[in-house]
Amino acid sequence: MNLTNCYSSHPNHSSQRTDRLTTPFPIFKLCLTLCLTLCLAFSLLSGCDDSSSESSSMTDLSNMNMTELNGTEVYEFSSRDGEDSSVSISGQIARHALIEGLKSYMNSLESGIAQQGVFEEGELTSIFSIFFDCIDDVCGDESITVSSFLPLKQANIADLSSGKNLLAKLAGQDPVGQHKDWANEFIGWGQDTLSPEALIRDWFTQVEEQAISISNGEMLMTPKGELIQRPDLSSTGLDYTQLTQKFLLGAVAFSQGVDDYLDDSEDGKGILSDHTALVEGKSYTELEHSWDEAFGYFGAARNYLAYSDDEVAQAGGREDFQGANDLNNDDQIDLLSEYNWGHSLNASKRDRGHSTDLSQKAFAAFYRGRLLLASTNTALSTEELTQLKIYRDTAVLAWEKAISATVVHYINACLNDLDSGAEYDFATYAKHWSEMKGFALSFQFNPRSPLSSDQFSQLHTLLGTAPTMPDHSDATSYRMQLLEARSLLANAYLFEQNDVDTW
Ligand SMILES: [Ca+2]
Ligand SMILES: [Ca+2]
Ligand SMILES: [Ca+2]
Repeated sequence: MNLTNCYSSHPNHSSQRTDRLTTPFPIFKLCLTLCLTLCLAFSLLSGCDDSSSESSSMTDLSNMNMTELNGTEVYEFSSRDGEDSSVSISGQIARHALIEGLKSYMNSLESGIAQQGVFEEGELTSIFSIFFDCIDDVCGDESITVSSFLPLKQANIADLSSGKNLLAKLAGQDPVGQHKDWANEFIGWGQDTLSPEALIRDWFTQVEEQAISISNGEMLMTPKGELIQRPDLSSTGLDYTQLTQKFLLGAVAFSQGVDDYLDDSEDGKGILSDHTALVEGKSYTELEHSWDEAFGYFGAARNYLAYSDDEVAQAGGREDFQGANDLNNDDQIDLLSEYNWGHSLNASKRDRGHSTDLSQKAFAAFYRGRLLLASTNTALSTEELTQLKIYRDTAVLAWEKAISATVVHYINACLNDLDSGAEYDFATYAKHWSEMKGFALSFQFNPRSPLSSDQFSQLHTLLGTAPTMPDHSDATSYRMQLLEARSLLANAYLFEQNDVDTW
């Protein structure tokens, strides 16, 4: 039984597929050589990666490094042992694709149920499980559900990576190294203590129960008395598809990036991983790979700096830079290197028309950190590790600020919905609210979050666990709560008022 194949769309380019290049982007090696030469020259002149301590403040150093980049930098680095690329992020991109696949499937449920119905307990949750648990690699045959202006190099999940799933990388699943015990310390979803896994599975169950009810002709109603045909839309205004997708971007991608791969809380893990030798049979050191895995979860294309914000957001600019770019000119888009996923896309969306440049800040810090690793041939010195931590802090802060700006964006959308009064559109408001809430749950996963625990808790008290409807008697006070939540974020992340008002 595979309802997925009935319900989801199939942008299938398998007939066009070719084997993966074994030595991709030879031009990058030229670039790397050039960049390393320039860096070496620069370091001799100014001590960019040496021990001098004249500018130890994060702001000064990150600003200095920003000015060195010219937009042509590509996140591609050869192995210290030879010519092969040492950047491998297939597992991270596979999880981005699984999150997108799950979202597409949940989105398609309304039409699927109209055609076939869902009548048995376990029928839907077992399909969600294909993406979420992917036991025995059953997700490998699932189609890639994103698309681009050129054919994609990969047609299904197995073309990206094998043996990957979402659950194993969800907050609370790593045996060591997570900065909280997520079974007991996860907050933001009401009084009951749920783990992130339990919360996701609860949402899956809610959707299934509603799907069975709809199939049996028992539909719920919105507060306005409209019948709800969608199994992923609750009568209280929860859009489970949006909640699930946005929460997974936080609880898998952001959590793994910032609490695991870029953290320094455990000897031998994250940025304290081994850098003395290549991992056996691989072209990278553990430290290089850890850094790259975090970059993969940020989701940017390798030549992200070459895009304008409009181009990443597919809202203008050059025709061949629209969310993706055929960097190696093989007339197809390689999802592992030529496509902007999730967080990197949202960073550019927020930058568009605003004072921030979170997209460049994040990428530049990832790039500079990786360049440092590529230019060292043994364990990092104390000074090098200090420098790497500065790049780490810069990347993580820009990444989190992009998420926070996105929460502000959806708070503003909810404020507009509330202002519509009785004319509001229920599904639209539910979608905006659920995107806001799903992303807002992310901040707790960063051990370096600018939000204190108290502020995080306060934020979620203000947002609540369901939207207050615009024609409800509490709408005015809920509107005040959203404004207070927005101010809390603006103050914690040092956003400019004009950005906050217009995101
Ligand atoms: Ca950690
Ligand atoms: Ca290509
Ligand atoms: Ca930007």
